[in-house]
Amino acid sequence: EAAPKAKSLNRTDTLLKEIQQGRPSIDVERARYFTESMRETEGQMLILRWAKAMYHIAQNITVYVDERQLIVGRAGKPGRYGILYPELDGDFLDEAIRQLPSRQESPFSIDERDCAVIYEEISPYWRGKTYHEHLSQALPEETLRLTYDPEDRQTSRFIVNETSSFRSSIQWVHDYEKVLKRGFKGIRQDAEQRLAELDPFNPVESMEKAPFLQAIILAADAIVLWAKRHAQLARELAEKERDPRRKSELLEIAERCEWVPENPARDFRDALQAQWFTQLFSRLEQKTGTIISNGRMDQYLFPYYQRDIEQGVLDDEQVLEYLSCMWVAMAQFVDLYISPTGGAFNEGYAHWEAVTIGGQTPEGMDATNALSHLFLRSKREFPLHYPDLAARIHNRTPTHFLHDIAETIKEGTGFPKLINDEEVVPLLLSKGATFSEAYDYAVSGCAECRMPNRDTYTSPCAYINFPAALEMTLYNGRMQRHGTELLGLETGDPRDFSSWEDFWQAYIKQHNNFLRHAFIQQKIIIDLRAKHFAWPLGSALHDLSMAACKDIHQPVIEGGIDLGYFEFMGYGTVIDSLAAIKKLVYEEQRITMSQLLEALEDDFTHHQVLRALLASAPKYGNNDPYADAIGKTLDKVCLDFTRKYSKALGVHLDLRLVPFTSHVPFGKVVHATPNGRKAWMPLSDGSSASQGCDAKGPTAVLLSNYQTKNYQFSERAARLLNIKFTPSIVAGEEGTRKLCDLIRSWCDLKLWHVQFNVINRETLLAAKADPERYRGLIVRIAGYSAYFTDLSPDLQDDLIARTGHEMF
Ligand code: 8X3
Repeated sequence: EAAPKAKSLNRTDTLLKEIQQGRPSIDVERARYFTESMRETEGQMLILRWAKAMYHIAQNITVYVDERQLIVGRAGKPGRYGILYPELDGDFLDEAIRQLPSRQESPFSIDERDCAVIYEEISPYWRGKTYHEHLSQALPEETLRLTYDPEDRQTSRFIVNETSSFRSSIQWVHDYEKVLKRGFKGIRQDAEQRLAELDPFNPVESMEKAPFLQAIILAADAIVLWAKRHAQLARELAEKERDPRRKSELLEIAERCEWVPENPARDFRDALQAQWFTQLFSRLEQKTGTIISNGRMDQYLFPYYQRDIEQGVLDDEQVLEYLSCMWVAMAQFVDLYISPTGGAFNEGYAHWEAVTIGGQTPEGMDATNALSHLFLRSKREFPLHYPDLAARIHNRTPTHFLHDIAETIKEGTGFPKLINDEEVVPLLLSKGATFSEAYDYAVSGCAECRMPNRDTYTSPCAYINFPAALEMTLYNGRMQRHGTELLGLETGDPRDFSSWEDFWQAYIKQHNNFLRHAFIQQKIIIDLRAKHFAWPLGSALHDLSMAACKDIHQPVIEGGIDLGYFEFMGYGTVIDSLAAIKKLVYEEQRITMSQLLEALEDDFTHHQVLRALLASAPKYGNNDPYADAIGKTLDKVCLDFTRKYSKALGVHLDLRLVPFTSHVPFGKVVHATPNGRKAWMPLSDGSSASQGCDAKGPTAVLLSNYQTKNYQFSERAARLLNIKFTPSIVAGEEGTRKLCDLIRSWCDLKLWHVQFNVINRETLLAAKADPERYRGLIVRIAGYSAYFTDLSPDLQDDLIARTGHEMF
């Protein structure tokens, strides 16, 4: 029997329509006020300049109280909007403004007057000052060639791709509980007390700690001022409001915004409002990778929920209504990428403000509660692809929770994604966390984890196109796309190799050369980051930053665990290609290297028989020991490298397989590959099998994933795994039970992440052909879900090409 729909649908349906129909617009106010202030404060300490800029924004930016909304706060115009961070990548601005309205991936509209503000006020100030310009200038020639077109230093080559210039830190989770319990008044008082205790004769305390603490005080004042401006606006609107019901709602909004986030939250709704203000103000302050996440909402909100329920002032229907209001506010803020590379990474207006549910308490007990179930219900009933919902699973996850999760997954929107405590917790421990910190991690971004008061390192990292390394092995350090330009190492003509071992050694040289340049990039990024970014609010909420009086962007925060990563792009593509070469060229000698190269150069056009032979070689994703052994060795090559060299960087740079949508643009630079993939087609995504190559069902997919991991290494991080089902295979109670069993197996195998698309190929084809009819179709992509019709045709095809499992 269908559960009753939440009454929030009535309230938020208008807002929802705006999200589904309208193209997002760019709002320039944040960039304008930020720039105005930065112009005035040149020469001062960066964190203080940033806090002053935030105060200036808080004073001047337009505030909104949307019609019908109960949870208020937006950082831009009505409808979906994106904001600009010119300090990061402002050198792309002029060109982007011309291109964004017609860009294929995630287009944005922009107002004429706002264009003028950009051209006349914002861009000129940042010319020569942006992080991206300084980074591209600092890259050594050899590294630059793998990163950007050296001619313009802007066009990504998608080979060893840096991502730090379209997000100043990786995804992040704040300690929201601190705001709810203490309010910014409490946080400000701490800073004031610390400031009063500093020794003025100590130069470090005077010159570093004092400005840091002044910045914290200013940031706290800024967010409170901004919240109070909402209160004032709500009161003004209430005065004019004729509908008595809305009038009283507006007065209540005013009263709450007057109280939080300055003071501790008094009840559930205060807690939501304080959280959203904190999150949104952070978004104004900083462009984190794929946005600030929501943290463990079912945990930190639970005391407020429980108390309100016990006192009879709240019921579940009201909770669902408040949550819907918050989701709409969240979804309207779109993570805008102005560089073409950023846009290609995050198709479908993607952002990942993961809401974590389930998992374990800091004491290691199961943490599931009534709110965990309510979040699932909200996801089932409210038809929106934000926020990203993530459930933590462990080996004692209660059956009732797992059942509820499986039922939600079966709705077909791809939620929740699952993260495995049995893999994550031991890894966090091995990296230096305490048990309580590790048990209390929050999911963040696509598939990552944060310990809000413990990990500190935040620079985004390199995405490495290893199928390009394979191509360079085939063409002696060159790529078809770049003609005779030498990009990699000259490892020789493979036609002269006499054995598989020769080929493998040549590949490994190209592979390690890519890693070398990724680590060089990272060294430069770490050094540059602290000179370009500061984050007073983020630092105010972090215990270690506050203890050290250091901005969170500084390379070293005492006591922190600095979690970074590098990304293996095209894992399945490389495994399958190497397996085909090993088996067909060297072991069985069914084709010669010359024949293979001829077919590849011809993109298989006149070599369909050979292509079919290549397709018959062992493939990753089928529990095939031949392919999986190659995958495991590749994994280990990366882990050995980082074990040896990440220490020199003073950080953890762990191996990750989480591409968002970038396997599409990365594929566009790689010519035909020996797994039978045609030129310029997408690479395999994350740790999933190559498109359509997993023929033995989802259990075989899980087993291949398991067999290719090196569990003895702590240098590993998230592996993203997409599995697609046809709806009939998971239908009914029997289907739910099978899905639960599969999740338990995934948990036992200690795999990091899994997410499911439950959809028919026919539905996707129909939606591609007739987008208007399928405007509301939500699909899971790579760590997140989006409207199918918001995606580029290439990405739509990629989703269609993934195997839809029809068996378990
Ligand atoms: C993926 C985003 O910031 O970790 O979740 O690269 S980031």
